[in-house]
Amino acid sequence: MEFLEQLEAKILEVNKALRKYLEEKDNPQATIYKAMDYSLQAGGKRIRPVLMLACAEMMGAEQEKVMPFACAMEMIHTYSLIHDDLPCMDDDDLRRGKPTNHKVYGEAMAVLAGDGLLNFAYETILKYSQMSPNMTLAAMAIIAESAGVEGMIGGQVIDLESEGKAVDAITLMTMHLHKTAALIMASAKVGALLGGGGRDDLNAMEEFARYLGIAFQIKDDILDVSGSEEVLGKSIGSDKENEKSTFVSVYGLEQSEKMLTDYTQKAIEALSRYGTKAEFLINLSNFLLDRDR
Ligand code: GRG
Repeated sequence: MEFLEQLEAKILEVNKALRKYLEEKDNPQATIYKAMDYSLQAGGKRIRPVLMLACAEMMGAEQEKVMPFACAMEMIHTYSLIHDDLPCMDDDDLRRGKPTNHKVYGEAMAVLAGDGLLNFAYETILKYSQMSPNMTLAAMAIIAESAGVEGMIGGQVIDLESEGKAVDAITLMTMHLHKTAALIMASAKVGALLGGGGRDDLNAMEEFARYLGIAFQIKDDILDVSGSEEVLGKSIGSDKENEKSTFVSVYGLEQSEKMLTDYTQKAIEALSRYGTKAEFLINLSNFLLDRDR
């Protein structure tokens, strides 16, 4: 199968599993299920779950056993987007090509939908994991740390406190290692863990995803100045409007393009020990480098 077909097949499986885990309910709190489902099914790229599935597959795991963890990661990512779009954060009207959650369900329900998805992520793992209790706990610990104050939330704090200031290169990197790369690194590491990888594999996958995560953010910053709102499905120019420091504002567009290529190359080099088994991950890295959304 060609890479794009493989990618599409993985995304389809993720979407199918998300539907299975988060069913509509006809109960007094039905609205929260609708609000959670609205953002979850709005059409994200599913990069984090795909990455987890691919890393596990490279280690020899069955996709099905990894699915609850992969979907949990997508739920956590989606919660972060819902909260990030709120008026008290980035105040965005468009996400994944649709009006943001609070524009449809109101601010209070959007806060609850984000909270609901975060909780539901761990509920999904606890309910559907077919892994041993030890393995399940170890994976949950990696996911929880990556999403918490030592990971994504920590990065968001640095981001909030940097608004309106010209940050230095170290702060910019620290912010994105937490805010963006943490979930991407955890996806790869959990994939390796569930796939039965050893300590060396976990370290290699973490290194690969650290470079990939930073490359992903550099591309996100580039697209915010040169992408198309229609294709991206979210507002462009919002970083400038919110007075945010980005790779483009700190390094300029040309240097950012070079850094994007260099970080992608470093990510691919970190896979060298896996030879042809890493083909999908290499293709995924290049696909993310060239993406337009
Ligand atoms: C509010 C707790 C909290 C955290 C917010 C992740 C985040 C931190 C904010 C989202 C905004 C943003 C630009 C984050 C950087 C990471 C990033 C590039 C997210 C977008 O991820 P994609 O491109 O989105 O994978 P889709 O919609 O394709 O899933």
